[in-house]
Amino acid sequence: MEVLKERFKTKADLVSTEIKDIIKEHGNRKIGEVTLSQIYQGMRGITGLVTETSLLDANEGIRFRGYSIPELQAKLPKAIDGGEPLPEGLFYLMLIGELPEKDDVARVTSILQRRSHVPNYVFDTIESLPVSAHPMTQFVVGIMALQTESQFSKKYQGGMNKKDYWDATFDDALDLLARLPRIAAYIYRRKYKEGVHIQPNGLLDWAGNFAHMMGYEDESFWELMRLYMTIHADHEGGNVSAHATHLVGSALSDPFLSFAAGMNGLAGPLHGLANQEVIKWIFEMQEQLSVENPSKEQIADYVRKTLSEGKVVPGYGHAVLRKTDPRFTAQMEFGKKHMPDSPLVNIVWNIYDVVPPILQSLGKVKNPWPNVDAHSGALLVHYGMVEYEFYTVLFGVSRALGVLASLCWDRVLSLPLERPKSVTTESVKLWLQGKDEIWGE
Ligand code: CMX
Repeated sequence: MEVLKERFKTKADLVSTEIKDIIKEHGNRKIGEVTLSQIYQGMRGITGLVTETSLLDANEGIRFRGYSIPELQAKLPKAIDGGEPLPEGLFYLMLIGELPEKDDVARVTSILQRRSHVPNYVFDTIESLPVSAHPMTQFVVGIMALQTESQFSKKYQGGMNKKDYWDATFDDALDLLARLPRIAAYIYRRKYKEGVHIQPNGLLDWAGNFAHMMGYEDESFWELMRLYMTIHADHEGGNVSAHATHLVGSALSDPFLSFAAGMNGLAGPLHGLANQEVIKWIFEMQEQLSVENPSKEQIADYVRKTLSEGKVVPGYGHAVLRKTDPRFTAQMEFGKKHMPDSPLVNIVWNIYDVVPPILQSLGKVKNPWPNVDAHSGALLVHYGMVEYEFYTVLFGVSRALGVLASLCWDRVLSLPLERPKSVTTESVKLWLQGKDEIWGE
C-alpha cells in the first residue's frame, strides 16, 4: 500500500474509535436548537455536519486542521525559500491531520504527477461543446467524462465490501485531483488561446505545472497559483460546493459524480462565480464612468447605483464570516509584495475602503466586509489573465483539495446517507396550532 494511503488509514482507524466512544458516551447531548426562522432562512447557524479538514470562525476566518493562513504560509513546505506554500502540503495536512515534512509533500507531488494522464475522449467530449460554453460548464462536462474511470464505481458494480469503500474513494480522489489541472488548462487554452495546448511538465509541482499548462511561465505567477490553490481549498463543510460534494457522496455516488455536483454549486454567483462577477463589475464601472482610475467618491456612487438596481456588491458579505476574510488579506499582502503599483489592485483596495460603510448603512447586511472573491481577479489580471469567466475554474481546481480530502474521510468513517427532515408551510401552520403530531416537541 502507498505510504500516504497507509498513513491515512492508520490515522482514520484511531479517529474512528474516538468517534465511536464519543457517540457512545455523549451521543444524547444537545448541540443547539433549531428555530423556525433558521428553517426558512437557509439553515444559517445550524450545526449539522462533521467535516474534519477545516473549521471556520466567524471573526478569525478559516483554520485548516487548526492552522490559520499565515501559519500555513510559515509552516508548510515551499517551492522557493520565503515563498508561498505548496498546496500539496495543505492536502497532506487535511488528509492526515499533521503538518507534512518536505518529503511528504514531494511524495504527494509525485503521486499526482504519476496519475495525471487524461484520456483523449475527455478532451473530445469537451470539444463537442461550443467554445462559447462557460468554462465552468466545460469543466463539469470534463469531470463527468472522466467519471468513466472511477474505480469506486467499477468496484461497486463488481460487488465491493463496505470495508473497502474508503480505499476506492481514496484512489478516485487522487486520480481526479491529479487530472483536474490538465482539464482546466485544456479548457483555458481551448477557449482563449486558439486551442494551442501546452504539454505538462513532469518536473513541476501541481500548481506550478497548472500555471505552465495555462501558458504562464512567470515564477511570480506560479507563486500566485500556489497561494491561490492553498487559500481556496476548503472552508469547512456547510458552504455550497463542500456540502453538495458531501451530500451527493453520501448516496455512495463516486468522487467524480460528487465533485461535479460541488462544482455545479460553485458555479453560482452567490458562491464561487462571484470572483468573475467582481472583475466584471469593476470593468463595467470603468467603462460606465469612462475612467481608468475612479476616485473613492466615484466608486461610492457606483456602489449605490448597483444597490439601487437591486443587485449585490460582488465579493462582499458572507453567510458565516463577520470580519474581513483572511483569504482577502493574504491576497492583499501578495499584492503589496509583488505589484503594489498595479492600478487594478489599487482600485480593489479603494473599494475595500468604500464598500463596508455603505453596506453597513443598509442595516440588513450581516457582514459588510470583503470575502475571498473580492481580490483574486485583480491579481490575475496583473499577470495578463483577463479572461474573467475562467476564474471560477481556478477556484474549482483548488476546492478539489479540500472536498476530496473530506470525501475520503466521509467514506473511511462510514458516514451515512444524509437525509434531513423537511416540512411544508401547511404542516408548520398545523404545528403552530398544536395539531401536528408528526414533528415538533
Ligand atoms: N451586497 C448587497 N446586499 C447584500 C450583500 C452584498 N454584498 N451581502 C448581503 N446582502 C443582503 C442580502 O442580499 C440580504 O438582502 P435581502 O434581505 O434583501 O434578501 C441581506 O443583505 C442579508 O443577507 P446576509 O444575511 O448578510 O447574507 P447571506 O448569508 O444571506 O448571504 C452572501 C451571504 C455571500 C450570499 C451575500 O453576502 C452576497 O450575496 N454577497 C455577494 C456575492 C458574493 O460575494 N458571494 C461570494 C461569497 C464567498 C464565496 O462563496 O465564494
